[in-house]
Amino acid sequence: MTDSAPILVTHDGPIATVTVNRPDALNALNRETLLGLRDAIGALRKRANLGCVIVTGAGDKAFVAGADIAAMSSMSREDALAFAELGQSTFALLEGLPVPVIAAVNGFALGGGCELALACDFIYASSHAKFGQPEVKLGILPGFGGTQRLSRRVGLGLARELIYTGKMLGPEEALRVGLVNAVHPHAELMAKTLEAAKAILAAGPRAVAAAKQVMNAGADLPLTSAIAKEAEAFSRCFEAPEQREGMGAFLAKRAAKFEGR
Ligand code: DAK
Repeated sequence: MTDSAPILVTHDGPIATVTVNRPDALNALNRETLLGLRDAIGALRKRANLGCVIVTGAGDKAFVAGADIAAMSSMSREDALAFAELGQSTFALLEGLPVPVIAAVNGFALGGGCELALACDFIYASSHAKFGQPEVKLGILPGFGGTQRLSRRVGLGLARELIYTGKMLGPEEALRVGLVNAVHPHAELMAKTLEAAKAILAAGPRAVAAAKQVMNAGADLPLTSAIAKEAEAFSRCFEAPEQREGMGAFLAKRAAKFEGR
C-alpha cells in the first residue's frame, strides 16, 4: 500500500481506519477505488483482534463526493450493472464486518458517498459535512443501496424527498433527522470518533459482535422472528467466559477484563 493508493488502511491496536484517498476528485468512487475497498475489507476480516473500523475520506473537503461521474459518463447498461453490483457487494461486505464500523464524515457525503456512510453502523459528522443523494440531477438514481438504506435510517418520507429532489442536508439537519449520531467541530472529528471506538473496545467483544449480527439479521425480518434470534443469541452468551467475566467484575466492583482486549 502506497500513500497514493486509493484506499489507505492504518491500525491503532484493534482499531482500523480505512481512508478513501482520492482527494483531487473529492474521493469519488471509481472501479479501482471500490476494488481497493473490497480488498481492504477482505484483509480486515482475516485480522485477529479487530475491534472497530473507522471509515473516512482524505483531505479536508470530502468524505466521498459520490461515484466517479467521469468514469460513469460513458458506461453502457451492462457496465452500469457491473458497477452497481461491485459497489453493492462491497458495501454489503462492509456492513457485514463482524465488528462495528463508524463513518467519520469529514465533508461532502453525496451519492455513493452517502451510501457508503449508510453501510456503516453509525455516522459521526464534522461541522463541514453535507449529505445528499443528488443522482437524479445526473439522470440516474442511487445505485449502491441508497434507495433502500436511506429510508431504513431516516424513514421513507424523508428518503423519498431527498432522493427525488437531490437536496443536501447540513450536519445539524442530518442530526435532527437521525441520519447522524453526533456532529463534532471539524478538527475534533477523528478524536471524537476514536473515543467512540474506544468505548466499544471496553465492552465484551463477542457480545458486541453478537448484537451487531442480530440487529443486522433482524432488520428485514418480522419482529417475532427477529426477537427469536435475539433470544437465541442472548442465551448463547451464557456459554461464554465473557458473560462470567462481565457480571463477575460488576459484582466484585472492578473493571472487566475481556479476553482479546
Ligand atoms: N465524480 C468525479 N469527480 C468529482 C466528483 C464525482 N462525484 N465530485 C467532485 N469531483 C471532482 C471535480 O470534477 C473536480 O475535479 P477537477 O475539475 O479539479 O479535475 C474536483 O473533484 C473538485 O470538485 P469541484 O471543483 O466541483 O469542487 P466544488 O467545491 O466547486 O464543489 C461539490 C463540490 C461536491 C458540490 C461538486 O464537486 C459536486 O457537485 N460534485 C458531484 C456530486 C454528485 O453529484 N455526487 C453524486 C455522484 S453520482 C449506479 C452506481 C452508482 C451510483 C448510481 C448508479 N449504477 C451503476 C446504477 C451512484 C451515483 C453517484 O454517486
